[in-house]
Amino acid sequence: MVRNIEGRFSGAGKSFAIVVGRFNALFTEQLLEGCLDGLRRHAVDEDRVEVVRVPGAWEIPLVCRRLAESGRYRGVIALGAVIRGATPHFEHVSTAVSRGIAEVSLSTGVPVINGVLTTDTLEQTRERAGTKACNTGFDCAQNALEMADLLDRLPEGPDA
Ligand code: INI
Repeated sequence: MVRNIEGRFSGAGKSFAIVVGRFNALFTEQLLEGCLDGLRRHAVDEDRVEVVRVPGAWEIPLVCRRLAESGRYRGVIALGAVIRGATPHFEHVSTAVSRGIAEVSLSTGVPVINGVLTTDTLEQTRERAGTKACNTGFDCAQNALEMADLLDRLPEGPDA
C-alpha cells in the first residue's frame, strides 16, 4: 500500500523563533499577532517562542541564518512587508529576501517559513495582514508546525 506522509500541527514541546521586520510595522506587528495566535492555538508554549526584530526585510535572512544554525528551534518564521508602491527598489529587495530565506532553510535543514509579504498596494497588504479573515502570520505558524512535524516523520535510509 502507498504510504502517505504528512505533518500534523502538533506544537507541544517545540520551540520556534520569529523574525519580524520593523519597516511597515503597522502590518508586520499584525502578522506577528496572527503568528503568535497560530502557535498558541496549536499548543506551543509561550516560553518556547522567541521574537527577534530587525530594521527591515533586507536584514531578515541573516538573522534567520543565525537562529537556524543555533539548533535551538524546530522552525524559524520570517515576517515582513515589502510594498511596491513605497519601495523604489522593490524587485531587488523582494527577490533578495525570498532567495535568502530559501537558502537559509536549505543550507541549515531547518524549516524557515517565508511570511514576508510582497504586495503592490497598501490595500493588498492590509488584506494579508488582517485581524480576522486572513492573516499570513497565522498561516506561517501552521506551516512551521506542519514542517517541523513532517521532518520528524520522513524515513531515513534505503527501504526504511
Ligand atoms: N524594508 C521593508 O521591510 N519593506 C519595505 O517596503 C522597505 N522599503 O520600502 O524600502 C524596506 N526597506 C528597508 C530595508 O529592508 C533595509 O532595512 C534597509 O535598506 C537597511 O539595510
